[in-house]
Amino acid sequence: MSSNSYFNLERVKDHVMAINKFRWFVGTVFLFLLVSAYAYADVNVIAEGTYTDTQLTVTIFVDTTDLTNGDADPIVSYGVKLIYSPADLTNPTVTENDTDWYFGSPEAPLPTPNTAPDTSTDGEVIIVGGKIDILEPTAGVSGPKVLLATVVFDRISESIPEVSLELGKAGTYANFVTNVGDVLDGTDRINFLSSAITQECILNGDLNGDNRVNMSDFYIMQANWGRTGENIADLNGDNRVNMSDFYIIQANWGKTCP
Ligand SMILES: [Ca+2]
Ligand SMILES: [Ca+2]
Repeated sequence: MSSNSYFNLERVKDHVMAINKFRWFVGTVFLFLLVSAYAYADVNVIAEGTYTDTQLTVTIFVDTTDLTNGDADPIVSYGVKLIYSPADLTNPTVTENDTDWYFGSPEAPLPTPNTAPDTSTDGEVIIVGGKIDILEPTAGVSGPKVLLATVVFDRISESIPEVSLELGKAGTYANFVTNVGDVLDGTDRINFLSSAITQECILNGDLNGDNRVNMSDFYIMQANWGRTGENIADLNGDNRVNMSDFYIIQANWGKTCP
């Protein structure tokens, strides 16, 4: 698929740079002075995942708090590729964060058909997006752990799932651009941190949600004993609270989640 079928991020960059020509110039000089003094990363991209027996859910964030130039440059466009093993994971379902990243205005976002997630290649999920608010075109997005997207996979192996991150379309066009026209691709100002994947702890029988199965949960079951219909203590979902549910509590008795 050609890059032209995506939202044209070069146009975003040109747009922002035209508006901010003077600021861009000043910012570049300022940045150059800082670069000579510090080695740093401005933007960290992070993937965090939890898996169950059947699924892996990955949330991808951008974190712009590690800025050392004293000016939290908002991001107006991004592109990230999430890499996975097709032998372990399949059927990625992507939900992008349209609340923070949009074009137009919050009240009337414009259609952005070319920023749809690309899952056409096995082993890759590419998300591309940005924020251009027509009322405030250089505002961009900044802050700690700003959500980019959530990706849910089906697990098809017993291997502990792994994912990694890189640029969405490296080398084709600018994927991370700040509101002052800095293109972060291929520079030390963007840092794809290793992903953190953990097993989701599910405790069937933890009725009060304190991450342990004990007498407190038993008392809740006792109080609901014999009831029919939807019930918190109906652990097997057959619309009655009886011995079948008690056996589930018994099987998990004393277990805890971290
Ligand atoms: Ca409990
Ligand atoms: Ca039941």
